[in-house]
Amino acid sequence: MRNPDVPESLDGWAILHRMFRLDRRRWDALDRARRDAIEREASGLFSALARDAAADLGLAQLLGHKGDLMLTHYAHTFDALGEVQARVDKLALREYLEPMESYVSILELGLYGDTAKFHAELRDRGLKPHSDAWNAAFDTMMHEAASDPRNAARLFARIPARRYACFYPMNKKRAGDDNWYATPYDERARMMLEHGKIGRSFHGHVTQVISGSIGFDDWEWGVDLYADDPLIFKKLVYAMRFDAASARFGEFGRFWTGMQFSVAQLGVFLAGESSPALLADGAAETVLRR
Ligand code: 76R
Repeated sequence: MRNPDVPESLDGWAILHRMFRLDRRRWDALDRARRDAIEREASGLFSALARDAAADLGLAQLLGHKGDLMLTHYAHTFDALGEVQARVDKLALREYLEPMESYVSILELGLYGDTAKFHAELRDRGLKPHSDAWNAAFDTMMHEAASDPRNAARLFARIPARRYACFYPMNKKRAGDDNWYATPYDERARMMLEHGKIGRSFHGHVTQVISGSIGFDDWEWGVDLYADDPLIFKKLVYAMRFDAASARFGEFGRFWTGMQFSVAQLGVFLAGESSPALLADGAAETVLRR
């Protein structure tokens, strides 16, 4: 624990992404009453999850052949994610949704700058590294960082209510001279600072949710981007490719891109005649009560 080479992180929501293909032909072949009943059952569960203070649910209509529907689940524990996964699988709708992909991660705020500061401050206080006093002081600093309102709000923020969503997993390379994990801390911290600067130049235009998946899934991080204009994803991800943290060390998985929509628009999604909309909260209420 507390290896000075390892940047600390603050950890928030447990996250499960699930991508499904809708079996359009079989769904359309159902009679109207059956479709309505299946939709009502699914909407009931989805709206409960989207309103739960201890969970969240994002729905996105995906573009392309990699899936039609992405569910993004937030919960406080893996146990709760397991329960949600099982409840979705029990829905009659699952008969028509084929799982294509999934991703397990935990929302994280990386503390590259702070970790170095904490270590330096404890050194200046003359504490013996990893002594009980050093550990206690470190824990206090981490606790303070976690309760800083700016961090606390992000660790358990709701899924950003922006129309366009993009998800992809990524690694930091470990090959020959380009081994992120063998790169000295200061160099990594400098690159992350640079990364943050490029990111902040898009502030307001994009909301990013970085989640860590080392030990949980096939890649090291999950990246969720949300914006009101999909062109922003292209511009941001392209700009980052020139940033050393991505240019030298970034390795990327597949990308999923689509439009977020409200639970109240599930019927529109299933009908397949127009794109389901992301409604403002008040509008969602109205449609649900129809
Ligand atoms: O959290 C913060 O805002 C502090 C600065 C910051 C950290 C620590 C930050 C800012 N990121 C951090 C960590 Mn990021 N980020 C990505 C990608 O496509 C690519 O090339 C990379 C995918 C994007 C698009 C992005 C956007 N970030 C990380 C980490 C963890 C690394 C580690 O710990 O080693 C990864 C994998 C990662 C990847 N980042 C920002 C953004 C944006 C837009 C910002 C600025 C946010 C803002 O202030 O509005």
